[in-house]
Amino acid sequence: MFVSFEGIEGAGKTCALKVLADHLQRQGLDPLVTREPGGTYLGRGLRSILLDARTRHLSPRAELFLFLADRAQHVAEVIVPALEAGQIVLCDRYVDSTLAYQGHGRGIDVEWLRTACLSATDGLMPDLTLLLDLPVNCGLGRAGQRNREEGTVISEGRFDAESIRFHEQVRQGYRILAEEEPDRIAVVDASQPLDDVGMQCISAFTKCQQRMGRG
Ligand code: T5A
Repeated sequence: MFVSFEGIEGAGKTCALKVLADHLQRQGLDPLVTREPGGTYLGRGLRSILLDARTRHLSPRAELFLFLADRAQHVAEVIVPALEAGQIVLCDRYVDSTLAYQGHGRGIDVEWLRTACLSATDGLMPDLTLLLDLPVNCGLGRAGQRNREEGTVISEGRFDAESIRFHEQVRQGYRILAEEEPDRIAVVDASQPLDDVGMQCISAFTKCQQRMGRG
């Protein structure tokens, strides 16, 4: 199974992913945990360019193609080999990030983006996407505090510094994507305490497993 985690800045994707990974490990499974951008050696280089607040004047299309290059390499080098080996793959961000941020956020045509993403991934889409939804001010507050604590305000802060309007468009974009694909995208109320968010993720995962006949 291929599961992606999506949401605005500070939604709690990384924390929720860890809760699900721990749950699977307790069941004796060995999920592969990975992320975009930055799931490969190439991707880590691209990540440092894409997220650094000092990266200025990056055109929306240049930004897009860097994310797609990261994804193409990630799919070929990490995700497909793990799926072929029978592992569950848990991925922090994937195609829906591009549709929400570069599409709904930056204004690039979403249908054109879908085609570009399918080309980069050779058609690979997640079986389940967990969309962690919460108000923008709540997410940005959490992300800001985490970045200050970890000293990553500059090195990882380029998107956090975007306008509130941009983040609202991204959140709205994600909600549209979830309405369009309710079978794949499960919306999780990420404003709740982490234990509750984790339970919602485990429940959606279990339902998907049962639907796929693997429960
Ligand atoms: N991007 C990415 C694109 O524009 N296009 C693309 O195609 C792709 C792939 C990636 C950036 O790139 C953009 C989107 C992003 O802007 P990133 O740093 O990888 O940036 O983003 P993430 O690592 O996903 O980090 P986020 O900032 O979005 O945070 P998370 O992972 O959603 O949140 P997390 O788990 O780190 O939690 C944040 C803080 O909140 C606390 C945690 O302890 C932490 O301090 N927290 C909670 N607090 C209270 N209640 C809860 N339920 C909590 N859950 C977490």
